[in-house]
Amino acid sequence: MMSSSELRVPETVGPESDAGLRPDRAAGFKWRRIAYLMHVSRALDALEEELCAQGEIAYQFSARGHDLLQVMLGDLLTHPHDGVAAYYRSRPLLLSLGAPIKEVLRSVAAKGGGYSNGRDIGVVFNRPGNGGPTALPMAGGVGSQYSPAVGWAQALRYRRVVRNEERYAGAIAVAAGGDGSVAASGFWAGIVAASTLELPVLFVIEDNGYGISVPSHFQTPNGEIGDNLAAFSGLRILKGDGADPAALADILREGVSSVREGRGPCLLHLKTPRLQGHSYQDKQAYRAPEDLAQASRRDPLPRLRDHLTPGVFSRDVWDGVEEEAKAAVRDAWREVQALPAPDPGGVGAHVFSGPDPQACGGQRAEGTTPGQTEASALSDGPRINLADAIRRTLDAELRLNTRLVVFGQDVGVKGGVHGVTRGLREAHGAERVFDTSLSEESIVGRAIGMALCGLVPAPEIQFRKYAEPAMEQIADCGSMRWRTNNRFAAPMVLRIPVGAARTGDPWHSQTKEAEFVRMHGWLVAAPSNAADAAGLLRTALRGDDPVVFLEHRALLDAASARRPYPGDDYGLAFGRAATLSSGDDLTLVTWGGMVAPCLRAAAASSHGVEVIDLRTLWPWDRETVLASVRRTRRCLVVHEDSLAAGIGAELAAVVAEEAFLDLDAPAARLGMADIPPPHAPALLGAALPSAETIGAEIERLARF
Ligand SMILES: Cc1ncc(C[n+]2csc(CCOP(=O)(O)OP(=O)(O)O)c2C)c(N)n1
Repeated sequence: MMSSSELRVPETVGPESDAGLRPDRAAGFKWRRIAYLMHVSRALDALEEELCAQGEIAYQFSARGHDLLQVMLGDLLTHPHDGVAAYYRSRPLLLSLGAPIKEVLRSVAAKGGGYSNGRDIGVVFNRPGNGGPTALPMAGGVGSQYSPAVGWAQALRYRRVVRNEERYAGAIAVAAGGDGSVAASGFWAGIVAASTLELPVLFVIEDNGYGISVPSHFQTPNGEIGDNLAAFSGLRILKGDGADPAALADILREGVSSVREGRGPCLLHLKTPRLQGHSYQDKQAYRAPEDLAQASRRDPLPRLRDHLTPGVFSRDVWDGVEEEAKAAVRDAWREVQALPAPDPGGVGAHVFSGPDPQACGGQRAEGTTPGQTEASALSDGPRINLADAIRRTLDAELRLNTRLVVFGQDVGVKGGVHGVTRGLREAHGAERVFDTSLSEESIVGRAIGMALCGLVPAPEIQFRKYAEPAMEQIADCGSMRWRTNNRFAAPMVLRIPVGAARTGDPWHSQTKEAEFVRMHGWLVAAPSNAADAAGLLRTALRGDDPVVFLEHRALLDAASARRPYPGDDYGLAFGRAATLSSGDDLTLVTWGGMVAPCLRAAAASSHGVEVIDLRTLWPWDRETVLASVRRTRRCLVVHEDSLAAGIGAELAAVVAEEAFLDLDAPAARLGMADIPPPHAPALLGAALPSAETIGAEIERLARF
């Protein structure tokens, strides 16, 4: 958690004295502070270059050239609910938002504590708002910052309009990126969502002409993203010199106030010189000498000096500010050098939520506790199918929790392509159950921003295969708590239909659960019946971790999955398997769509087969599985996903490691052949495990 002293902006150069200046000079900016932070930023860059050369730190991404626009922008981000999603070259902006120099260096030097406790790359930051603007956790992926910023903006509007939280009025989201990032899918997803929904987002493109060595005309025609977006209705565009203090004063003020006043999103295309290589290691051999010379002529630091002296303060004051900044960086580095390295024993902490809530994100961070969900199931409820169970649970939780929002492609008016959200929009309104643009990156990325702003997002992806464009956001969401050392978390419930129904094909029938288990920080549910689905979904929606909720398409209306509705209070804990049949000869572990064929195979077998439905794949119930295997001495894992590196491989490995001496046969697996799901029923039948092939494998293992 941050101490209150960390929240104060460093006012080391005395009170403001801009009164009486020419308006273009004063222009509402805290010029002394800007000058100070420019010098701090330059001193940090210089120090890092030394440290890189000595091999004391691994990375440096110089902000020289980008620094002025960032410290001036930060000066205008004063609303306590402003949210800033930036990138690895954004340190001056972070300093301007109040990040202490010592904390910055601590992160760079990979010391214990600080932004990430030595876990992330050291040049990306995060900063919980605590009464000031929030810096959303940055990530390494170029373009990944835009959708979370748009989600933050959407949540700002939601909190004000739906929850009547007036304190969110006037707050904005800022997304900053380089000219390379405008080619990324996240950028386009962000521009489309912000423009179509008229959201308060300020896009700041810091165009230094290169993405590492690739010139900006490879990223957008002529390198002119502002011109190319001119036809976008609903998006205001301002262009200018990102190294000229006077021009910046006008453009930044205009852009920020236009978004704050509710005039929709605005994009600033600011040309900046890149005064160093992309990173310390990059010696820029690809740039012509004249290009380099021209860049250094555009250096914003001397231009700021000429802009401010002698009109705002004397040259002596300017020089004094520079010395003060250099001394502050030197002192901070001396302190940071003495700090200990992170404790290796703690490297596994904060993958999932624990007793200490995160400072920012999810409902718990604001002091609310997720509801208890341990009530027992009602057995006299109406018998419903799995789709109804999900719909009823969403409906009940939407009634209970006004922070919950349900969205995705066709989720609103149509009620979902699988019909699962049918009627929810009519019941809860278009602000709470809504459609999105056709971008999975945007669906999950926006959910991250919403969760960080305190909402409980429950996005839907139409089919498992179509989660692939969202994988970058899914991975960043999962690692967030860990890499920010429990400062931030973005709990959400990501509903994804999986599996083959009547037919298969490579796009609509994948299960691919193992990918989510390997995405650190996600819980994974794979219910096989309506009661389990209701209980797991409720626990997920009241929890504090991101959850992938896998809904098997063939089970949505299957007779085998129908159960009495367990009631509006019923919750099921993750990591507790259900033993569906008992037996002494073999343990059959399965979940989701394979439960029914496994039960059929067990019933038809002459051997005593204990069928265990895992219900959740992360965590999975090791105790129940191992206790059963130690008794039956045989284990077969059956899943619909393909075999290689699947969850069956993980389970079989654990059984082999933990229960080797108890086994009378090798731990075995059955799954889809290592091919995509085929379309023709004859081919699908041959590729998937069936009651017959499962029965044959039971027989083989029993006789082993
Ligand atoms: C998705 C992704 N692809 C590739 C990279 C490797 N990479 C890091 S920075 C960078 C160039 C980005 O250039 P730009 O957006 O113009 O920002 P600048 O570094 O110039 O400020 C690349 C390709 C990455 N981080 N993320």
